[in-house]
This record gives sequence, structure tokens and C-alpha cells, in this order.
Amino acid sequence: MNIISSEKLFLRAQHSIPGGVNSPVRAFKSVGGTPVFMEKARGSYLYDADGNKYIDYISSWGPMILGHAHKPVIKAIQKYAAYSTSFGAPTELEIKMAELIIGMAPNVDLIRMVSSGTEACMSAVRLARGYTGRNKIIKFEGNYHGHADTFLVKAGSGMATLNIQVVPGVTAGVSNDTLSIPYNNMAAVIHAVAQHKNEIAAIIVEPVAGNMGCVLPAPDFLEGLRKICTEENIVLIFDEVMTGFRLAAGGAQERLGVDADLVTFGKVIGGGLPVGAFGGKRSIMEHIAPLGSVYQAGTLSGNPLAMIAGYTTLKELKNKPEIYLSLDAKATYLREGIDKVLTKSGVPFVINQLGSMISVHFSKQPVTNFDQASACNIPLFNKLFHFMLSNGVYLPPSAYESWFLNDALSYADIDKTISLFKKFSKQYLQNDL
Ligand code: KE4
Repeated sequence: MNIISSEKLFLRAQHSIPGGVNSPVRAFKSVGGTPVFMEKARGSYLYDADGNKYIDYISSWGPMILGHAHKPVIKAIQKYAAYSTSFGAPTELEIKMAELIIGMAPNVDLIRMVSSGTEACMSAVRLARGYTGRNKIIKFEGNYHGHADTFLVKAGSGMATLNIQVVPGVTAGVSNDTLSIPYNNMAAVIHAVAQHKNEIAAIIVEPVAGNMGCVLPAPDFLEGLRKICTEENIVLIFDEVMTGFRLAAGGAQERLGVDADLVTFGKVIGGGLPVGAFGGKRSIMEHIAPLGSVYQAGTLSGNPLAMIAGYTTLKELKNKPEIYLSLDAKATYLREGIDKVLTKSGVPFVINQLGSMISVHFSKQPVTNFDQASACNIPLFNKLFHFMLSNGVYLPPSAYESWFLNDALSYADIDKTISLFKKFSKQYLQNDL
């Protein structure tokens, strides 16, 4: 596949942008090679600067659940852009967006819009600390909650991809208040809570992890977190930036039947424009300024274009619940197809999937936490990535990322993907990789 334009653009980009990208995971650092520069997209397809077409399994890391350039979303943005791109004043649109989210997501009485998932998670943790008067938080190894200092301890996503253990610039004062525990390890949580009695403000968790590849919660893990948080007056924060409005209209809370005290959102709620949000029980959210004194703010929070893109996306998801059934069916079809061809190849693998989140791990053991995700055959994943890319299928450029299906994906797209896995496994068998 000719990517000469991407190669030229990448060289040029590195003169003005650190590493040539505006987010590290896009740099292909772990898979190697030149990041492909995209020019446009439509439905389930991306088109790069050389005109190459790719079936998209990233969906912009989750937001494009309805597919790229989805007509109702584009039309809504075009209409609202003519009114102004920002007011810096309250608008009715923000009320409609808040009411829509509150109507879809369980346990959200009040919600505050922000401009990224990082802001949402950072603000939710500050709120939990302000509400409880406690300093420490528990997070989980391999979970990623954005790049706020407090989260950059054994985090997933780009930190795992780049194998960054300690982030310069994050002070000991901050990281000492973050306890990072193996995912799915309830005993370790109980021990940490006992060791730090009445010191822990919040437990923040990805209810289905997507930043060490897709990793599912063990049976009773989330229920265990709910129980200990209730008993110990700890705020349970579900980071639903990935899972929110993706696993179900009510996200992981609805799909898995566990109630959080605070929930953070991002990605899908912006329909591709910069949006994050945090919300939850009124008794907690009332501590946020200007109601309370836990300060949080943002120039472009509730931006009208971001709101209308997200509102249009969520409205369609609410009015067409069959989209979730269709996404689940497509992801299951993909999983079963890959499973069949890889089983024949004899390569050790596991596939983790829930709803339209899925990832293939080349592993002899189940992948239920970060250590197991890190012990996978990453070099083989990297070969898979480039094999698929050169054949027009765009997987996330890291073994530490979940794949995201979008509603525009066709069964023909999925059949092509499965047939490429068949070719890949033949080459693996012939040691041609
Ligand atoms: P943003 O600040 O990137 O909007 O959201 C941070 C965030 C918070 N919580 C979860 C569960 C997330 O997955 C993310 C961001 N996800 C990554 C992909 N793993 C964004 C991609 C990137 O960093 O470029």
C-alpha cells in the first residue's frame, strides 16, 4: 500500500508537533512504522492522504459509534455553526443535553459538561475528595482515566503502549495519594482500604476496561467495589468515558447492573466533538461550584457545536435501541469468525468482548489484568496490526487498546476482516510472519 503522502506529512509534522502527533498513541510507536494520516471518512471507512481506504475498528477511540460523517450529526453541526461557535453563556441546548443524559444514564441527578474525558475524571476525583474530606484514591493498573497527574500511576493506554512507568512532572505528593491496584483483585482492594482506613475518598474504575486491550470485570468484582464503597463511605466512580452510551443506553451501569455514585463520560457524548461530562447523586454533585465550593470550570464547557453533535448522537441511540442489538451481533459475529480461524492456526490467543468492545490477545492464559495483558505476544500483535493495515483494515495501533465497532460497519466488512485473519493465520503457520 502506497503511503508516500503520510510519510511526507509525518516528516513535516515532526518539525512543529512533538512526535508529529497531538496524542501519543497515534504515533505508531509500539507497532512501528509511519502513522497513516487520514484525510476523510464516511460510515465505517477511513481514507488516508494517499486515498487508501480502510475499514475502521477504532471509531476515533470510541466516539464515532454511528459511523463517520453521519448525516444527521453533520447537518446539525452545520445548522448550529451558523448561529455562532461559542457564546460563553448558558444556552437551552445545554439543558436539553443534560436532561437527555439524565434520562438515559442511571444514578445521574445532576451533570456538568466539560471538554474531555480527562477533565471529567479529574473533576470527579476532586469532587470526591472535596465531598469526603479525604485525600487518597484507588485506581487500577492498566486503567486509564486521562492524563491528569493523579491518574498517571501504572496507567494503561498510551502509558502502557510507550512503557512509561513513572511520568516526570508528576510529583511524589500527588502520586503518593494514588493507590494503583491490580484490576479484578478484590482481595487487594479490601487490604488497601483496611490499610488506609478513612483515608480513601474514591475508587475510580473502568467498569469494562479498554486501555489494556478490552478486559472484562470478573464476576462480583464491581459488586465487591460497590459493597466496600458503601460500607466505608468511599465514592465509587465509574469511568464510563469508553463504556458510556456504548455498552447500552445506560452504559455499564445498565449493562452490568451495578450502581455508581459518580459517573464520567466522554467520546460518544460528543459525537466526535470535544465533550466530557461528570455526574451523579445530587448529594455529591451539589458540592460543585457555584452551588458548592469544589471549584471546576471551562471556557468551552457546553459548547453549542459539541452539544448538538452529542445530543444528535445520543438522541439517535435512545430512539433506536436496536442499534445496540446490531452492534452486539456484529461484534459477536466478528469474535466467532476470528476465533474459528485462529483456533485452526494453533496460535495461542484469547478474545475479550462485551458489546461492541473487543480485542484479540495473543496469550496462552486468560487476560483479566494488566500483568496478563503485558505478558501477551505483543510483537505478534504488531505484525497483525501491519498485516491488517496493509490490507485495508485499521486496528488500534497498540495491543493495549480496545477495538470499537460502529453501526455503519457491514457484515461484508466483517467477512473481509475475518478472511484477512485467515490469511494471517496461514502465514503464521508457514512461519512467514
Ligand atoms: P480524553 O481526555 O482523551 O478525552 O479521555 C481520557 C479517558 C478517560 N477515561 C477512559 C476510560 C479513556 O479511555 C480515556 C481516553 N481513551 C484514550 C484511548 N484509550 C484516548 C486516545 C488518546 O489518548 O489519544
